[in-house]
Amino acid sequence: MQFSSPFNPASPEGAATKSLLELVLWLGAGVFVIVAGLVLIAAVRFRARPGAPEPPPVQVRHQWEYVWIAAAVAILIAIFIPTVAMMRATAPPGGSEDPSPDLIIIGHQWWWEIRYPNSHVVTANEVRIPVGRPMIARLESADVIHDFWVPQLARKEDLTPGYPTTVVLRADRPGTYLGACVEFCGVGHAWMRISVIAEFPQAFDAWLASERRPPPAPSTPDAIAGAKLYESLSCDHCHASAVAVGPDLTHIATRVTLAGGRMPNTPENLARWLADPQALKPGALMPDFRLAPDQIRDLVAYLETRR
Ligand code: HEC
Ligand SMILES: [Cu+2]
Repeated sequence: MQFSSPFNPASPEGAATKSLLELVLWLGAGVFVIVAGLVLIAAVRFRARPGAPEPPPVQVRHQWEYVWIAAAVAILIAIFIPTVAMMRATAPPGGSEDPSPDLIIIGHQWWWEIRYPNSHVVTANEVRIPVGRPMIARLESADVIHDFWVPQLARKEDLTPGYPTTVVLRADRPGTYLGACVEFCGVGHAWMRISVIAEFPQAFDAWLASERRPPPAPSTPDAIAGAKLYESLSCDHCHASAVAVGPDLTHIATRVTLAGGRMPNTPENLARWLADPQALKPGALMPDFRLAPDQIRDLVAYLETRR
């Protein structure tokens, strides 16, 4: 996976956060150079020399204190005003409680539930959006505080249980934009990645339409056996979208990654996951079913039909 740099924005919202980030970095660099420089000068110029007498006490000159205070206030103002401007530039048009968002993104320990309420599509960990269209996304948490950050596209936002907020998600060019949960939320936090996949509107519409259709019925013997096993092991007690203890698996085969970006979605990795989820993602809230190899083979065959 490639690095997703906040210095390479791909939307107006990303560009606004980039300018503010650069301003704060430059101001911070300036303060650092002045302070570290003065410390160095003082340490070298006034160092103890052999045979030198005790230095005389230093008289504080109060005029200088006014200068320090004025400089600190000036820096704060220089950050505060652009911060307010950036918050306005990236604010969702319908305010922070838009009643009809295009997307609902819900943080779970340790994966992201993604809903398209207008088309009743539910998926996980990968948000697909059409290029150029601002998507209003409501952010919620199912358990603890998480934080949504996709540096190239949108401002960073906490997901606080009980307090939904809204961000604008938009990408001006197609691509995959990586992000992550950036608020420590427990053992699985490091593998709570999210990616935004921006596609041309036609491809996006085709994807949305195919997600709305039920997957084809399994036809090979392995897949049919896998479907029975899926039923009898009650996987949907956690995975059905109405429960959402785990990610919706209706179209699992169309996803690029598994388990919050932990690994690419391949049949081999699906098998590894089913064999021992905890080994791949310590703390993951999916039980180890202690499945036999042929059961795993059948379940993988079945999950691969779900596209
Ligand atoms: C007790 C609840 C629970 C049960 C029962 C359960 N799972 Fe899961 N499953 C989870 C959770 C939670 C995750 C997300 C783990 C993570 O990424 O942190 C998950 C993740 C997965 C994933 C990866 C999905 C993705 O999009 O990343 C697959 C595949 C999966 N489970 C298959 C199954 C199968 C097959 C069964 C039945 C044999 C099953 N699960 C039973 C809770 C459950
Ligand atoms: Cu987190």
